Amino acid sequence: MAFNWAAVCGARPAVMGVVNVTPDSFSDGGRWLDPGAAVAHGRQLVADGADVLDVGGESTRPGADPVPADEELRRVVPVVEALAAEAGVPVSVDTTKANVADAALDAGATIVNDVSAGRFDPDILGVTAAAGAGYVAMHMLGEPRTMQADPRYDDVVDDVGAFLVARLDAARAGGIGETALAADPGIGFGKTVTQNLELLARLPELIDRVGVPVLVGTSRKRFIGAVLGGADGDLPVEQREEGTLATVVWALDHGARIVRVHDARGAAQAARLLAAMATAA
Ligand code: HH2
Repeated sequence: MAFNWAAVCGARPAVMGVVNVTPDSFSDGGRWLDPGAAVAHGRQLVADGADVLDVGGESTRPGADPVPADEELRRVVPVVEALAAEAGVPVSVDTTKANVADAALDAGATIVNDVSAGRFDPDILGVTAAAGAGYVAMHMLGEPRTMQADPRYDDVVDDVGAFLVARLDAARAGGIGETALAADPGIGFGKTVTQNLELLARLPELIDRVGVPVLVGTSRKRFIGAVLGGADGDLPVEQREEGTLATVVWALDHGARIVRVHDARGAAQAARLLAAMATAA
């Protein structure tokens, strides 16, 4: 059956919990590299309120080098397989490679989260379409190795919006159904602190423009550390949870339908409280 985001985030926004099976992710690299630890972490995220689990085997932090497909497959497939069988929530695979997406979908994933929006390996669109899976098209300026070098836009919201509209059209042309599509401005992917803040400030404009559910991933990212830091520099990654929650509440209150977070508890509680307040008027 074709994937429909409405089943995940139609009635209320969804919390996507991050399972990084990597040695080098920017906030939790190495913690869940062992498959058993990754699966246990996925279970904990669901217990904390995650509605979707996003399993990734390649860090996309600024400056990261690509991971060979066979290594990414080795990291991701067993974890996807175990979580798809037992977690009780949809599992997404965070990859830009068609063969990794294909294997993860075979192993039980039902969503492909593609931070390249089909630019790195265009076959990923056909693979997603053939499986009837959900698809997240994210904006990134160039590639992870160089994206933070000197990011420039005429108007960051217009430029990111135009990119997403074009990439969603490419996904449709690749056969992905309308209900399976979601879009993501790619917070931190080739953006200055100010550009990230402007994307969040003008989120409703972007949401109107793309016309599909929008996912926002701010969790522990550098712009939070930069805003909250002091004379000594950025607030370190392990102290960005409260700041993350502020951005999650903002994103949900400004129309995001999915938030991607490392710690699901606060985001899930925020989503429930926002819904309770919104219906009490
Ligand atoms: N952010 C990261 C990775 N994947 N996918 C989407 N759709 N949106 C995001 O904002 C996003 C993403 C970066 O976070 P993380 O996975 O923790 O880091 P790393 O890439 O270093 O593994």
